[in-house]
Amino acid sequence: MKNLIKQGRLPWPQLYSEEFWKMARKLGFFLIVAKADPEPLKQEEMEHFLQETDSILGGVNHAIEDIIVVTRNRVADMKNSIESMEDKDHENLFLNELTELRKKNQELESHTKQFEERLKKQSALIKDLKDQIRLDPLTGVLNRRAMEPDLKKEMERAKRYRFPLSVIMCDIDHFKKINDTYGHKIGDRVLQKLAFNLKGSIRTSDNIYRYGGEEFLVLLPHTGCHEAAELAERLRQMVESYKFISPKHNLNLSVTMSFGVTEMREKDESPCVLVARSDAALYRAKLAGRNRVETIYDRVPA
Ligand code: GH3
Ligand code: MG
Ligand code: MG
Repeated sequence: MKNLIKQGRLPWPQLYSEEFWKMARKLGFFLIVAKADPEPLKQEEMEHFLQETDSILGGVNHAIEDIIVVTRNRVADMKNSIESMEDKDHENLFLNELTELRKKNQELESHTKQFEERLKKQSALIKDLKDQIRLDPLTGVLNRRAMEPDLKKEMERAKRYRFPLSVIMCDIDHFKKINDTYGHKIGDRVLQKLAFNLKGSIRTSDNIYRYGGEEFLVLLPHTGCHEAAELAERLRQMVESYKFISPKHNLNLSVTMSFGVTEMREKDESPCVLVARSDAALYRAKLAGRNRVETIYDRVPA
């Protein structure tokens, strides 16, 4: 935080801003406080920082675990030595020192434990932040930033283990009209509910990402395009039959969606190629009249 204040950059997420200003005033960075409009920390930088912190914490955790093992062994050794001295009924010359040493060791062990607990809590907090960065704030589903690495990883797995993988690109039909007729706020609510419904209609092993404004991508590992097209058709029917009702806003509306489905090919080298093909299939669905599923595939149906 101190480094960010020195650079005059707001932390991310914004919930840390309050602490930023408080600390800036306390530390006497009045020029920064007077500027009052510092450039916020970029999300990419934050992500990079979190990754670095995560690996550092991982290293520290290992070091602490090693220290704990060493400390435990020392304490055990010490106990054995004291017991053997007592057994042999020596003059107990060093007994006081040994007892003191044992006490110190116990204190050290307890401090190490507390430290480890704190590290665990901080690691959990960082993991939480990393998860948040992957989410779209409006709809709560994964965002495009999360899609790119996930898709790359799943495509690599599918190639290596030779299982099929499909994607569905879907887009709300004439969504602009919803905004124009009912306002942007209602448009947002429709998007939220729709994303929720779509997410609830796929398996937990599948993922849905908000690709753009009113466009979503469903990633389906272990799924061939015929199965994917069947799922897209079920999603299409679900969307079509769902009624957005709000008596408060005198609202009773429904929307439709168009779907483009495709399956990964042997020669698909990057997620971009696959996504572009699902987009092309979606475009066909739009051209063919919307509220429908179009598939682009190579494999002959079984
Ligand atoms: P089409 O059937 O061809 O897809 O028509 P469309 O009107 O859905 O497509 P178009 O690309 O013309 O307009 C997309 C609209 O989606 C316009 C934009 O304002 C709206 N939109 C995009 N993101 C959001 C959002 O987060 N909230 C709201 N309320 N509207 C959004
Ligand atoms: Mg649209
Ligand atoms: Mg669109």
